[in-house]
Amino acid sequence: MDNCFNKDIEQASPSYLKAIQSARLIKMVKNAYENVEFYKNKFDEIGLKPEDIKSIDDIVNLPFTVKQDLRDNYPFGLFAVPKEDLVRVHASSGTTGKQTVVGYTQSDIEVWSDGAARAIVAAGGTKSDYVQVSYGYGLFTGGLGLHYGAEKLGATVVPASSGNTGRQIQMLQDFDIDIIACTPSYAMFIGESMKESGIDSKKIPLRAGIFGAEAWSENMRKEIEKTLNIKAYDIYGLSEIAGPGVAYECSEQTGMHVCEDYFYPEIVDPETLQPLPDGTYGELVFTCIGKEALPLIRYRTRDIAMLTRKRCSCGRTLVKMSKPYGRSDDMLIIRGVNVFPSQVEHVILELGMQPNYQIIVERVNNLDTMTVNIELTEDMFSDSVRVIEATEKKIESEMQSTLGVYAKIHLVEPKMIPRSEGKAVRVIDKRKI
Ligand code: DLL
Repeated sequence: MDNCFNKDIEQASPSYLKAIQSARLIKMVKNAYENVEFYKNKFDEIGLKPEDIKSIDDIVNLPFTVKQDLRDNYPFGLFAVPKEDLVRVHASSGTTGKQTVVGYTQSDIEVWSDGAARAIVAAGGTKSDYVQVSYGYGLFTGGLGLHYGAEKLGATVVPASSGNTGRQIQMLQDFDIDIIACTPSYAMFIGESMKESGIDSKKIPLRAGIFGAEAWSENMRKEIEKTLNIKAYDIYGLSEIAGPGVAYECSEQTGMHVCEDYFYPEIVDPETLQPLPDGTYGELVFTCIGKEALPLIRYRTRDIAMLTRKRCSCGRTLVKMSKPYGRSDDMLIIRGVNVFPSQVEHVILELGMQPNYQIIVERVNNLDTMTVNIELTEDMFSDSVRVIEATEKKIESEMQSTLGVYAKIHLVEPKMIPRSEGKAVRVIDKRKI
């Protein structure tokens, strides 16, 4: 049996958990109705009163929320607390380049940190450990999420952030790091770089990694475990709900326990929106029953996963979600950064070019790379090679600032991009994960 950070909850009986969930749902629905105009209107439209929600079973009667609702109410319109009660704001990019803004009260930060601390303990972490946080810090929730989780546990944080791989490796060696947290692709890259530098992973104390923010396969897990000589654990989360730590893997490594006392999960059919039974793949939906600032109700993640309540050998009773195997929309995740083809299109059109483009995503040396092939317009075609190269650089810089991730731009001759009579094939994803 594993250790738990919050044993009372993580090993709670189903009836105890249900009582907590019911009480929290009732409270949050009241909060949302009274303090968020958007929800008041939605409830009124369908004739639902907060008092109609009497237990967690009534959640199926509540309306859904989607990402567009956050955009429509940009930046703070869905918040249930006055602006001055927020202690933190994070954001993630969206289709039009407009960010999705999320906010946290002090209590929300505690909730989120509790989830992240549970994840670290489930990965075998203790307060004596050194945790190198190599997720990006900033508006992205990865860095600060794991940072606060590790501090809450009482472990020692090394806030490395991402990048500068040589220094990351130096710290792993010199600081005797026990646990590293980063995207799985970055973990692979660190492993490869260590190998190239002739560093034997068996000679450093590192014993576990907490990897998430993007999809990764069991094969990738095996590869990482072998290269870095560690145990590799999955962690799931999304900014709208909290950040990393919404769900996390334990020693069994067969799916992630969901912090269902804070984030109530459901699986629905993405077409009909009808709830699906455990063991069936469908769209993952969360209700934030433990948060104050952004009490999202039945938020559609677009991630496709399934839930299982089978007994887990780690002793935790919290429901488990499978690795999300895909998304019901077209979002690409490049090195942990969300990229929408429509953002790429937006930049191309802004620069006065035609939307004849194709995005090629590959995994080179275990890192995601993105190339955007864009057709030259006929009048640009006569430009000199120097002018064309300068244009590519200009678009690259524009893309980088809009997408938050580097994309190689390749200007191709007119009519080189295949046309389609049906849906255009905008993305060629060659990653085998
Ligand atoms: O990626 C939060 C996070 C940071 C999770 C660090 C884990 C570790 P967003 O940038 O809002 O938040 O992206 C959320 O990333 O809807 C999934 O599609 C994807 N995702 C997150 N974790 C996993 C995972 C963070 N373990 C979106 N496996 C989510 C597969 C994941 N996909």
